[in-house]
Amino acid sequence: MAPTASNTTSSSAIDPREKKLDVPGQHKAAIFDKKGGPVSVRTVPVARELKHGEALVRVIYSGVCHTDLHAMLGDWPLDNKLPLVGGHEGAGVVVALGEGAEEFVKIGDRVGIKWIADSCLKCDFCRRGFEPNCPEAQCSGFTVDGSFQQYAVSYARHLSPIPDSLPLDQAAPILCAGVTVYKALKEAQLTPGQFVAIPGAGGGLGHLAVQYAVAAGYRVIAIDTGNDKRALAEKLGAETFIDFKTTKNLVEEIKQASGGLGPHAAVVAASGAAAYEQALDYIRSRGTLVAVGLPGGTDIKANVFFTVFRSLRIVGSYVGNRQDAVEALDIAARGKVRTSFKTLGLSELPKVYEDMNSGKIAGRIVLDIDK
Ligand code: 8ID
Ligand code: ZN
Repeated sequence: MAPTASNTTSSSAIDPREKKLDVPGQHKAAIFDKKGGPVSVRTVPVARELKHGEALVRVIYSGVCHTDLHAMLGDWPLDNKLPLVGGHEGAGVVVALGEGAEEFVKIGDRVGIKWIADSCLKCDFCRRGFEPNCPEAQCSGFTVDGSFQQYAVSYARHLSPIPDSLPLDQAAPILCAGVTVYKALKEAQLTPGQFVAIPGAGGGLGHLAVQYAVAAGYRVIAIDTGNDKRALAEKLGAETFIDFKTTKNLVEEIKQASGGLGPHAAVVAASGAAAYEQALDYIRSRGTLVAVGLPGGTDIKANVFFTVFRSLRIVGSYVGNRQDAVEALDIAARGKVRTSFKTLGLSELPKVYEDMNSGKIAGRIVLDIDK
């Protein structure tokens, strides 16, 4: 597949399909039955019964996150539902409500299905705004079926309202990639003018991280590989791009690009283990490593002496809460951040996974769920 070009084709924010609120008996869903796949698109019945607090969402677009690929390959130390409909960057409209759901959304609302499908909202974590860490949390496209289907059942209280001015295709990748990097940059605790390194800068999360960082006034050192990802990161405002495959000395180049001392933080948005290897060497003393990318079976090797002596911080950052989603979408709706994406049909998901696995996708692929 040709690398993703920046997509600026959404002419109107409202898709005509958003106005069709009828629910058919059958619909299309991309399903895999066992670890490792394959995934296939099938025609299956639409859920008829909605339980308390559930809403039926007519999904029009969904981004494809590398997490969906990890889930299908089964390379994480967690079990998911099987058979599974993946997808957790869904954008669409509410078409039916279970009892109690009307407290949170109404029919016709434009909403997003994010990774955290539900959390209890009552525990210590939820009360403090750490909804992803709730022991009861459900995950879209992992513990419950997700957004790679035309009609998805989700939990009304965790659906994200999508601003009217933001087209659904633009909005979809914000629901995981955008929220995640927006929150990760908060965890980096930077101030305007400071340097942040972003390994994985040309990918789905990374290209949005570059933009949220630039919007916050940080100076971005983008790390990824290939001319398309270089062009994308530079266009989005990265001050420096370092190709991790061709550089002779990554640590030295990054230090030089940040005044000799190294960046104040690294937000690691790469899906491969190698991106973690040198991050603790190139961040400056008192710097923060924010772990975001989730390569399976990977350890961060931190030398105790230098962690203390250089006063380094290592922080894990896991998606974001409902408020982070509202804020990340608002920034996108105001045009400060734009998803760079290519639209393909749901039926092309197997090929998207292939291309994602071989690192060919710059920015995001957004699926038109009807195609
Ligand atoms: O909550 C979370 N922490 C969270 C949320 C969503 C996604 C974590 N993730 C995880 C995914 O599961 C995945 O492991 O973040 C990772 C990145 O997801 P993505 O952005 O959806 O993947 P992508 O579009 O394939 O981009 C990955 C980029 O990493 C680059 C690749 O070239 C690609 O552009 N990359 C790799 I692989 N190794 C690199 C390295 N050593 C690297 N870039 C720099 N240095
Ligand atoms: Zn994701």
